[in-house]
Amino acid sequence: SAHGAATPTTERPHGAQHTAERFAAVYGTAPQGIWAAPGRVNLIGEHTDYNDGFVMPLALPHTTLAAAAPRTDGVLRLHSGGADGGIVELRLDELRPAPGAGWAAYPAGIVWAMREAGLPVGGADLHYDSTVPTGAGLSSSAALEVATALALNDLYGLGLERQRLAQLAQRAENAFVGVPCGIMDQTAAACCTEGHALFLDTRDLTRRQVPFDLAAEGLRLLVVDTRVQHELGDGAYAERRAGCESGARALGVRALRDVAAPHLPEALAKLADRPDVQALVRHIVTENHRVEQVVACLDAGRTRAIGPLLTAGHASLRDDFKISCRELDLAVDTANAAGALGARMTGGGFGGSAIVLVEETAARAVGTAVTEAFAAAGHAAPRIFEAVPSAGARRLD
Ligand code: GAF
Repeated sequence: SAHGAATPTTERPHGAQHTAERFAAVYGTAPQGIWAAPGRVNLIGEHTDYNDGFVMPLALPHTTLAAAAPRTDGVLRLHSGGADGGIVELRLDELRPAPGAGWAAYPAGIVWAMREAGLPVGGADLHYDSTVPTGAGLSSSAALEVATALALNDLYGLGLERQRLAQLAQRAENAFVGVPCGIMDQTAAACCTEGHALFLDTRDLTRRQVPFDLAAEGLRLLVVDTRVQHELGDGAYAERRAGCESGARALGVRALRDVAAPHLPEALAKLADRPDVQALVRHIVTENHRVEQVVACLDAGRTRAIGPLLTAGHASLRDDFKISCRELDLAVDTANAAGALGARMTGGGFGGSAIVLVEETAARAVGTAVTEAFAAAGHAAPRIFEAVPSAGARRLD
């Protein structure tokens, strides 16, 4: 492979056919269709989405497939090829927010959010297969949510737009599963397109597909899954979010998005007695600016120039937002020392994955250097693979 020490990962499940067969084996009938939604990495714009800011994710080839058929008796049945245990059976009229309830809470939350919004959605049988690594910061939850939302949208003829499906998925995760995430991951799963990164303004939800064809430029984007499991539900994410909101209140703005980069020094001066909040504000304001700079570079065809912006983003997440960890720092520092153009942690933080922008010709050496550094430090072997900008959610069969 182009990245040498990379561990091969299966990007695609055995396919729609396999998932249809599994559905039939579990439920005894054929599914009405198969839907897919991908995992993602975020190129730049971290923790900006709950500050009304900018993000720039791209979809991975790794996907969650949902085979589904409607039911007329008000029952929802859920089965996962990846989870232990059998069929989870729930009555629609008994669905209640269930924080900490495990994987089935994500699809159940989608049905709940749709019904809460007054949409005419009934029961269903669903079976899932997925190749999106879980706990790796690659948005396996959003893939599960959006595959479910798209399946129900089609089964019940709801006719909802992609962005609306993403919003229902975020509502499910916030209110039903109990994770205070922003809108980035669900929008990435719903709206990304092959060969592009998605530039999204999370305030007004305008979005633009920015061409991101690395192979054509002799570049690679590697994902380094550190194997340090990350969890959004453990409080640290909610703490950062609360800190940002408190900063916005202290500054008298609706959201930190409203502090433009040139006004950062004044804003920091106003927060002189709150160094913790100061650091959070500094990250958000500079990160929004970095997203705009990355978009400007890509629009100008200067892809290599985004490297230092990625690395600066990592330093900001490590030093100001304080959500990196030893393994992520080691991946980023080693990749850069071995000749990468830039690298950063991606996603919520506290583990999960880093991304590395690298010349195709250096990809092998950089991958090997990271793997060797992890071994030398006594860390579990990282999983390294290439992020090829892939399609968002779609119906397969
Ligand atoms: C997680 C959240 F789900 C996203 O909404 C976003 O805040 C991200 O962390 C950090 O950018 O993936």
